[in-house]
Amino acid sequence: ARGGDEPALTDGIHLVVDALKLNRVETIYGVVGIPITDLARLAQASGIRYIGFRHESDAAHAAAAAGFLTQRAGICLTVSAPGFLNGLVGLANATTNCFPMVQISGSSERHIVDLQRGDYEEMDQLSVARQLCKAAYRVSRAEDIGRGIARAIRTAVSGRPGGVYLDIPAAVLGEVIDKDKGAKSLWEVVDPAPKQIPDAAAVDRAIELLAGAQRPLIVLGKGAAYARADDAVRQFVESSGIPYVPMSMAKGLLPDDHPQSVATARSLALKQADVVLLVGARLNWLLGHGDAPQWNPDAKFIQVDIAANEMDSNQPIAAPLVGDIGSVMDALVERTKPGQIAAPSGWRDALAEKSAANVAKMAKRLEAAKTAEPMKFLGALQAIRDVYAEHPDVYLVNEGANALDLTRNTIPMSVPRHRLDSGTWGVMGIGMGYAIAAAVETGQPVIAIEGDSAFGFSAMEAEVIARYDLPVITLVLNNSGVYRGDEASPSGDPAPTYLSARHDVLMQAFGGTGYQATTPDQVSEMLRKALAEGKPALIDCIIDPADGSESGNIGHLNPKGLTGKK
Ligand code: TPP
Repeated sequence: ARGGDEPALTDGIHLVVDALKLNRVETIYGVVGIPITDLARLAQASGIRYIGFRHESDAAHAAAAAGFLTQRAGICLTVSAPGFLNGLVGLANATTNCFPMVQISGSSERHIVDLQRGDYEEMDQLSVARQLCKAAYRVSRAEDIGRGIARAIRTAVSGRPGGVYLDIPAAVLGEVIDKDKGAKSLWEVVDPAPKQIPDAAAVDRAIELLAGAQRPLIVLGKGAAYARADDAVRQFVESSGIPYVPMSMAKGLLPDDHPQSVATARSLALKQADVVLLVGARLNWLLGHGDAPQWNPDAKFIQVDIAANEMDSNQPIAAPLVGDIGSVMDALVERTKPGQIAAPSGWRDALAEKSAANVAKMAKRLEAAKTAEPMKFLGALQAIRDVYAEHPDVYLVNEGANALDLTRNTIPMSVPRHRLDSGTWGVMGIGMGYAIAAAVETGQPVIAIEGDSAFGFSAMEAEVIARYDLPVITLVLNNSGVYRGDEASPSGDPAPTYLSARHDVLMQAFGGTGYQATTPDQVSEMLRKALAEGKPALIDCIIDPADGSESGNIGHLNPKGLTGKK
């Protein structure tokens, strides 16, 4: 029998859970197995919500989306070697997108792994992770668990947010130490993402450039959405009168029907702008690297970014504004004298005219799609658009090629941070993970608009949606293929782009509601019903296999060589 004077003990697993709770972690996304199953159990028993996935990349994508939506590090939990590797896609994608998350992974016995003696799930995980994320750490003693978690959280959310890997070997999870000593080893991170105030001279330099501009333009990126500087962004945009274009995940930061949005005259805006203010948007491939002829070769760039080394990555930055976006936008608002910046009306009129012409051209295509049989992408999307307009608070997740580009252009957003998509990499597979996180973190309903290929990457997570009874409605724009479904095959096998699935039946197998829609009217009727019910549902929207173009809007990125389509 234990004597009353025996020391109270704790172990690594308890310390991990205690440290996460101390840092107000509310949810863990993961897949269990050796050596972390008891960790998930204990977390759940201690009041942390544990969402069990079917594949780690989806759990990691979910943690990343949680980070984007909350400005706190999303937590993903994986097992050794293969589970760890599966999670890395989400960890690397989070880092590319600047979403804060921590992948905590169990790992095998160090003394066996390091001599490559062939352990169960042997892998030098720390070395593998290091090049794929913002930082990678390993805890080697139970007494360092609190330090490891504090360091991982701080690194994930501070400065430019990103993914952090935290390796905790099985032996450390099982290590037993004195309970008091353990408790004293934990701490809560104070002010994890401190403000970074820009230099006043840098702010004034930017204001002077904008004040002298003939054709100024603002580009809002997902960094601006993440920063939650909504009021300051709006104030600066509106008081300056400068036209703006939102990058896809910045849609809704200002409502898409804002009179200064020139999303529908984007090409002209980029081509002619003489001074460009980038707010949380990088000059990467998504913006053609800032190069001519897409951009005016004489354009001067002002860039707002928390990472100084983002400046000059693609173009000379005439006025770098290094700081957190909220502080920079506040400073721009504060230091601009009344009337100092005013976008010339000729420029605004030219963009408005181009915009009206583009909208009129598109209107014809949209009108024709309403009645086309078989259903076109734009037929289904207009039906979704009209129902979504009645529910602006619903989150929208979107991936695919045509399904991505056409949704982005067809469905306006009116609330910040409500659109989550394939992001900087254009990655497939974020769909169900992002949708699950959006539902779990916000308590709001979610619609996921998915290409049929895109959906397949995380389709098994529809079971998670059903198991946790989440209000996620997936609309699969099913044109029977990657890009399209009508490609002839030169062999007895299906063409490389061809696919075939009844996704509604898949959802039914998991206990959710599955619908099949073949007309826009059915799409809107089923979506309305599903939103009213607020239950797991999937609408398989059958789209003309001949609708869609190779790689959507980015077909030009395919290598031409001898085979490239003319
Ligand atoms: N694998 C990953 C992880 N990411 C990718 N972007 C790709 C492969 C290449 N890829 C780009 S879009 C796409 C694929 C496989 C799917 C496009 O088809 P679908 O989702 O059906 O959309 P559609 O164009 O038909 O609307």
